[in-house]
Amino acid sequence: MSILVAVQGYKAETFCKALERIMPEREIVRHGEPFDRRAVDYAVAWKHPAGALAGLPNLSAVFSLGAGVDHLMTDPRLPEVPILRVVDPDLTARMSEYVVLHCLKILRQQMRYMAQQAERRWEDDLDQPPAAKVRVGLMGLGVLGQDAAFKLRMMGFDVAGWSRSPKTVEGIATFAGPEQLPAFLARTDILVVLLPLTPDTAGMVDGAVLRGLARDGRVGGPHLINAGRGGLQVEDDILACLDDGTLASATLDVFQTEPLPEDSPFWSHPKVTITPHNAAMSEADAIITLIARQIVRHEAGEPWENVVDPATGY
Ligand code: NDP
Ligand code: OXD
Repeated sequence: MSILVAVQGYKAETFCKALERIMPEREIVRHGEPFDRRAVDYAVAWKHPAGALAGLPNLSAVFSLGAGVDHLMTDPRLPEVPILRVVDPDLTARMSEYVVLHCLKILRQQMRYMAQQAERRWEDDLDQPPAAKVRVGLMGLGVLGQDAAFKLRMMGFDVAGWSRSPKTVEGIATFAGPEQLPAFLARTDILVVLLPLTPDTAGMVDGAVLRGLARDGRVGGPHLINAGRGGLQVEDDILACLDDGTLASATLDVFQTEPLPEDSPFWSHPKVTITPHNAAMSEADAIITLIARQIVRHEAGEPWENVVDPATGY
């Protein structure tokens, strides 16, 4: 009975230590080292090398170390067992902090004031609209989108959300499906992307979407915040839209290539805020505690929670 850790480039040893501490009764084995493949009943994965989870005859489930599972779903040799993702109040709260922080940054024009400070300039003639006059649109109204919507509402923003299937969420306007996307975009000053990366959503945040955003808002043009996945965005289109004034700013936590290459034009673009894919970093202990709880429940005969639908890929 062992747990295989197949993790690349993401604090692999920290997660192994947390597994050993929280589940001392289980043997923890690491991809890349010799281990008995027949003894593995669970795998914990993040950006594993394709095929690393194949050939495990007694595998019961694969746990993603994140909320997103795109890193798993692209593996052509992914075993046909339940894939379980992270749904954790700590992670959710951190993502909402990120979204609220950057929406407030836009509302209160913090980038302008930082530029003024650098030039020792005292100017207070900027329009300061109330939050209620600023329309935030969340692309993705799942666990993270709905929590962010609730917290943005608490700050007073005028919030809407867009999802694949129709939803009713108290206090926010909801839109669903490709047919309602134009109406959703047309009432959005700040577009917040919290979609999963799937074959349907790849490249969705392109020039056409950005040009569809509202042009009559009070925050100097439309703004983009992407904390979903880099594969959702067409980066050349974002740069073109920043340069021709279609977009007033972009706040990006995720990129097509991570780490962001040193020569990327995003680094020095005056309208861009970059964070290193850490909008919502949960502590290893919190994630491993969730995994341990799932295993105990499963072994007591209860159903898995937060199971990914292989048909939709999220
Ligand atoms: P959920 O699965 O709970 O929600 C996904 C949402 O996206 C749902 O509302 C879903 O619609 C919607 N959606 C999916 N496909 C489409 C589509 N084709 N068209 C329209 N809407 C669509 O995911 P979470 O909220 O938990 O997480 C979202 C993503 O955030 C993760 O997949 C991950 O990529 C990213 N993430 C990023 C982090 C970071 O640090 N930057 C940290 C954690 C997550 P419906 O409701 O109809 O199913
Ligand atoms: C996640 C992430 O998916 O951190 O949880 O990106």
